[in-house]
Amino acid sequence: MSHSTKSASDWHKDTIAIHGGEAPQDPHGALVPPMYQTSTFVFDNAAQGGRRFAGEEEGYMYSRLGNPTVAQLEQRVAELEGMQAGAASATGMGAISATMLAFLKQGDHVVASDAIYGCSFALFSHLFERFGIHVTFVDMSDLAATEAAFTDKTQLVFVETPANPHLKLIDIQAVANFAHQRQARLVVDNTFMTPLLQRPAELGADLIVHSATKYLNGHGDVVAGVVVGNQQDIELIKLTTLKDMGATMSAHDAWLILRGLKTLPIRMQRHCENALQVVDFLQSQPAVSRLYFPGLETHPGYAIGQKQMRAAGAIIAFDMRDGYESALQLLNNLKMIKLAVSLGDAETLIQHPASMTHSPLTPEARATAGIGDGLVRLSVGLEHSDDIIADLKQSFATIG
Ligand code: 4LM
Repeated sequence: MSHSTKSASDWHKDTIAIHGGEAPQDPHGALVPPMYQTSTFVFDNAAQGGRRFAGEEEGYMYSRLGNPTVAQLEQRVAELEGMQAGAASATGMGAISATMLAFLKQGDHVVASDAIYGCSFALFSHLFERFGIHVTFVDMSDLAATEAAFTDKTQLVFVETPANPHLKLIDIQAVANFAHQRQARLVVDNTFMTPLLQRPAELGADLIVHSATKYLNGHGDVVAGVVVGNQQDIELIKLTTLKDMGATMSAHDAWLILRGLKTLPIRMQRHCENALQVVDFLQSQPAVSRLYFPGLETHPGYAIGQKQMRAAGAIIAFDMRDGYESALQLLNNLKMIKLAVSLGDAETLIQHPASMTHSPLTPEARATAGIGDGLVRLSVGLEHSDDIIADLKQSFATIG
């Protein structure tokens, strides 16, 4: 299922983003790898087909089981994250569900951060419970509470840092230590940071998941996911949950993400520079009562961020002093900035977590996680920062 690749161990991440997972020279000398837009692969003879299905011979069989374009993407993301192997999926939630369910059975227990993307919360709290998998959601910025949440049935720990939507930071290394003392695996959702800004593998993560819909692709034209880890764990995911539940990635989406990844390093740099300008502006707004951004020294997780993040990223959240109505007014009066969920695109996007991305949480769970009705989330794009700020400014001016 895999193909031979150049070794990328000595390359900088900027180079891996462009060359990682590269196949040997294309027979026609194509610079850009062809897209293997095919559902199935033709065998030389029946015996060969049998050997491939038996795992006795390398080679492709059927695109749900593996595809050369998808394999190249999997390898590139694995190399970027400093992991051995990757498995690509139809969506970020496809990656999270395939990863978690590959290691869980009825009666098992999961420790998860109480601040995570709304659909991850829905998956863990509603669906897992139906299958007898119990999840304890805990404020992982409280390490004592996190340690106390483990039981002798804990198999997996799930961390999202910075957390969606208000960027709570969790000490990955500390949580990895708790998990490993109890032979549990640590899964880190690195969507907000990308491998350029945070390397969970170096901090003890066993598996790293991404919504590739976001920065990895970066152009708002794909929904996709990927998980990376060691060879054995990734094989297990590929051969069980991903193969049999079937949320695999199409060659077309993989091809688009391979293209998007080439500019990930320079995009992240610009996203981060823009975000700093926007944060400066938001700090001066009386209508904003609280700003959540890990680059601010006032952020409760600032010290953790300094330790494990290379930059603060480009997602900003803020509470509107006058709550819900003024938040909606701000969103409705923007002209250039798009009112949409998702993040990590070239376009600056703004949304209202309580009624949109985090609506799957119960009101109680939202209250516990500190997601108020006046909270707004901004994904700072790649436009000129002056134009982003000008649009915000004119919309703030409409609020009485
Ligand atoms: C959003 N997020 O927040 P797919 N992990 C994280 C995420 O933010 C998301 C996913 C996984 C948003 C989507 C509407 C940290 C998604 C799930 O949407 O399944 O690719 O990723 O705006």
